[in-house]
Amino acid sequence: MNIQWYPGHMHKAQLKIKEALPKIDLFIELLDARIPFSSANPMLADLRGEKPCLKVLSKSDLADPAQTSLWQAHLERETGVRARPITTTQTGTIARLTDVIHKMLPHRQGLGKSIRTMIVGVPNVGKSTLINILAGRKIAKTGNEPAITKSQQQINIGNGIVLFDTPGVLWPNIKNENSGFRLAATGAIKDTAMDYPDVAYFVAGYLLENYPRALAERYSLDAMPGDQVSLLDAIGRKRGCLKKGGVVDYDRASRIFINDLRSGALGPITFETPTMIAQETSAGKVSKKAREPKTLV
Ligand SMILES: Nc1nc2c(ncn2[C@@H]2O[C@H](COP(=O)(O)OP(=O)(O)O)[C@@H](O)[C@H]2O)c(=O)[nH]1
Ligand SMILES: [Mg+2]
Repeated sequence: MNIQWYPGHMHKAQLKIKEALPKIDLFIELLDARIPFSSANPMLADLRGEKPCLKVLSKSDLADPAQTSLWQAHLERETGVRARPITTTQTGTIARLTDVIHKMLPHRQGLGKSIRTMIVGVPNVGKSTLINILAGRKIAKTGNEPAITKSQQQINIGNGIVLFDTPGVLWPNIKNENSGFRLAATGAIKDTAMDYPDVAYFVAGYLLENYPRALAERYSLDAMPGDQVSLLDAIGRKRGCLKKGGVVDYDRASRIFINDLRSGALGPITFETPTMIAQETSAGKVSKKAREPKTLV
């Protein structure tokens, strides 16, 4: 999977954050709870330096709760980092973020100063949704609407917290070969840039191993298919994706499968675990070197 992020865009995103840095006390980094590694920007740790960071695991309604807890503990091993899952289906998870922010910077409150925060994250991770909920009104556009260009405003969200009204849009962890597939499976990548059967094949292998029950239930499978192609074959037959001569249309079957995954129809699923990432890293599938804007794929 090849994900396109243009050097110019990466450079601009970096500059925007560097420029705002003196006015930021704390970063709120949004990570997709289903792919907390692949949806993380590899350069943010360097950019934020010593500034504390609240890592928010977004869309946790779509992720496996047991894995979300493991990720939370894993992320909090880093100095200056707290992690919390949120979901729009339980707005209390979002309201409680302000308490965590205060606990992370108790001295500012003591000084009577507000805490200045900026939300950063990859496209589609839920930045605009979170800004609007925290602000209590529609400030940022959600979904795929293009952003309106305007100067950065700081808005008071109450409780002594101030938030930049436009988020930092960063690129994901594209150096890991598997991350591209996971980003595509969760809908973080524009459809025009992805090949459905390739992504479906990748995810089918993972689900057969890790979530066989979810597959059996969703597609009423009596016996578990032995491999990826047999699974897509079974999905295609169950959903009537047949070409002339009764041959399965794999492209259509793959689209149905991916759309089911993205909408949560297969139940809550996490696509990567801290252990998997550690293994992939030691197997050399993940580059430890942060990506420079010049070396784009
Ligand atoms: N299931 C689910 N979807 C969410 C949640 N938060 C945001 N979304 C959806 O994710 C999509 C992208 O959200 P948006 O805020 O526009 O992301 P942005 O590109 O980071 O600003 C929208 O369709 C939202 O409705 C959540 O907690 N659960
Ligand atoms: Mg947005």
